[in-house]
Amino acid sequence: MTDIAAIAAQFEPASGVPIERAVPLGSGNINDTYLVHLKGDGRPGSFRAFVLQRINQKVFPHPELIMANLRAMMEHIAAKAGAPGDADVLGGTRRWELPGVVPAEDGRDYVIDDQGDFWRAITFIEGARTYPKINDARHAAEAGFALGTFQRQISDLDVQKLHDTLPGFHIIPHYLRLYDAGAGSPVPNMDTPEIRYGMAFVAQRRDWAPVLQDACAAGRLRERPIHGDPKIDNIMIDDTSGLAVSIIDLDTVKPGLVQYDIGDCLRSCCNLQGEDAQDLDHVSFELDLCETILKGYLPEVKEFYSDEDYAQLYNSVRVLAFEMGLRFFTDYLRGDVYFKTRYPEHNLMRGLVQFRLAESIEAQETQISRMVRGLIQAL
Ligand code: GN1
Ligand code: MG
Repeated sequence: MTDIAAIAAQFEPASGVPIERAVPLGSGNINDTYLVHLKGDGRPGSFRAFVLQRINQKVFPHPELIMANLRAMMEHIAAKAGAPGDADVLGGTRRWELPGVVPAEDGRDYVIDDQGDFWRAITFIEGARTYPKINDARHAAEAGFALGTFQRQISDLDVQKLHDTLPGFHIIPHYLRLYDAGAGSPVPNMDTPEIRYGMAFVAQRRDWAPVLQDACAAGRLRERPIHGDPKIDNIMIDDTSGLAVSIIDLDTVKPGLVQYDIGDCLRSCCNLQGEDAQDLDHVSFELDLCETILKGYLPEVKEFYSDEDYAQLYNSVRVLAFEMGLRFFTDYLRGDVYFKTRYPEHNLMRGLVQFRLAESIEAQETQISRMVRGLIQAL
């Protein structure tokens, strides 16, 4: 078993400061995350706790590029601090901070252990927490604000400065290729109602689903820096003020379409049953929450959003629910090689939840599109 404390001790804040304990943090599907508490108050000016992560190298073959992206992004944001337009957030009228890189004792920004595992540390944001689902309208507006603020902060970072740390991420044709391979050499009993439903679901939508990549190839959308994974559990809310203070889990910051981000945020936040819902009949897309999130989001992004970005909002959320369902369903068919699972049918169930969510989105297309038009006119 890996000695987490021994790894943690190799990072700078733990230099000469005993570690009190290291406890698992969050419920990530890919990497392993721990919160490391230091004894006492740490050294003056230093941390009392930091976040330690083992990056899954089956998913991220070049984890050092994640760190390079993180540094490029942080430098960009720091250089802009205080510039007009950022005064509301970075000027200090409200708390807003992103996790920063915690260096290793040897000055590098990671540690490789004797099994070849890649470990990195980032700062812990104190006095705030994440929630598994949206609690109320205020929380929803803050989730939208957090994503919009983050996208705005990085919108003018030259996308060429970011590495593609995860080729194929959010690219539907890539996921369809994996699906076709998985469906060709599948789990033992394929002839179940659940699998038949999933396969029919994919078959009916596969020609439509690359709609965002098609728009990009046609020059109607363009790649920018994105967060990549702005689901509800990655938005931190201040314990005292109830306001968003951070968007965390920056491993997937890379070139992409802003549509992936807003679509992912909406498909995650507007599904109150969560990704692990057990009762498919109760999975639905909450239109009111969608409106409130967009009210928090759109004012933050309007300075860089194009007409086509607005026009793709409905497609964004429909595609991202489809994509997430396809990825979970495919992982089940391939024998659970990508996402961590807690029970044998976990990925199948997760896939079906997202497919049901996509159906709920489709059933509300007229209402969603009308609501979005109204919000855009009011901006
Ligand atoms: C994975 O590991 P985690 O939970 O932060 C996945 C996301 C999915 C998410 C679904 C690199 O994120 O794309 O949206 O699960 N991350 C990667 O919960 O594939
Ligand atoms: Mg993530």
